[in-house]
Amino acid sequence: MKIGLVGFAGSGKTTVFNAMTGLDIPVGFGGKMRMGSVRVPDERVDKLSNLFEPKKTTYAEITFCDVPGEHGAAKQGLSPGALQQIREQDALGLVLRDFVNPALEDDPDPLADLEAFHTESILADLGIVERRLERLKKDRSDLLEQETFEKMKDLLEQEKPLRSLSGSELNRAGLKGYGLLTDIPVLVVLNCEESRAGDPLPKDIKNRLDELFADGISLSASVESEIAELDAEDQEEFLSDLGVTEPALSRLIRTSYDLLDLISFFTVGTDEVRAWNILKGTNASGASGCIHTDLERGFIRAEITPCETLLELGSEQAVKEAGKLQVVGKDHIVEDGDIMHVRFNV
Ligand SMILES: Nc1nc2c(ncn2[C@@H]2O[C@H](COP(=O)(O)OP(=O)(O)OP(=O)(O)O)[C@@H](O)[C@H]2O)c(=O)[nH]1
Ligand SMILES: [Mg+2]
Repeated sequence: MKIGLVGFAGSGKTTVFNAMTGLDIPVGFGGKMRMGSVRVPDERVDKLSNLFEPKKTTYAEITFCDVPGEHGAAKQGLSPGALQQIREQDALGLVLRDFVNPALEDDPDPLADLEAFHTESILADLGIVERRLERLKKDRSDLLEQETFEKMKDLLEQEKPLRSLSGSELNRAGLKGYGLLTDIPVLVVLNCEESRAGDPLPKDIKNRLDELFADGISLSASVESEIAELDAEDQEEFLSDLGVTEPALSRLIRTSYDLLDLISFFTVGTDEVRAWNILKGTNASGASGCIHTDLERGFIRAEITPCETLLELGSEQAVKEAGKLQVVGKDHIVEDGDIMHVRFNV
């Protein structure tokens, strides 16, 4: 599962990527695509770690890709190469420039950039859908698939993204291989001038994002990279001076996590407190498999406690005594925030 930081040249993708990953990729040059894993901040893990005082605390991680913009190409075009890299992502963080970049001639116009990205994605998808439709009509083989593609074509011709169709309106099984851009979930990252670092997303952008079934946050990549370099104590002071409680990057990471449809469950003990990520709707045996394949193979049952319950009652013993420990079989769906112990036998 990976999230691509995408957008036009010089919008601040690499600056955001560096601040998140702690890497130090040169900015301002384009360059090649990079990947880095990022820790998903989670207060619940902090609290569980305080409770168990384990030797090790491990947060969930997600992967971000820094997808370079096109340099020297026609103004703000996405090259076929860039489109291909974007298609491979499971979700997109679309970075829009809202600061004066001395290396670029134009003044920032994030709304126009959003529109340009949207239009290019629509056109790219329309190309794919029309080609496929031609083939399907010629073969007259799969009428159901033809219907699906007709529906997509209609929508794209109205310049609406495919992600606006719900699961019941669009059968997505079998569409994965087509690399349809407007079906990928999008989170816009409005990269503002430092002086507007704490401002909310402007109304016009927010409204347009609603129409596009996309989410959005605003931040200043340069402020965020300064914050990322401070130690915890200085960070707190810096943030309270700005009047905010957490770095915008943390919000960006968590929102991206939601966008991927991921949830966290926890394993706890004096050795390690750890968060694991699974897709929403994963059952107990599937979740145990992400800890270790042996656990899935030899799964007998799982003991589950919502972490709020454990934090409220103060110990696993107290949870048991209160009769709040759930013992579940392998088909039980794991919820976000569940603490799980797996009983297994191999
Ligand atoms: N003032 C200001 N400058 C920024 C901000 N974010 C990035 N920059 C500058 O803008 C330039 C481009 O930033 P990058 O992070 O390299 O942009 P990019 O989107 O990765 O660009 P490409 O990879 O070339 O597409 C660099 O000189 C950054 O220092 C910001 O929030 N404020
Ligand atoms: Mg870059």
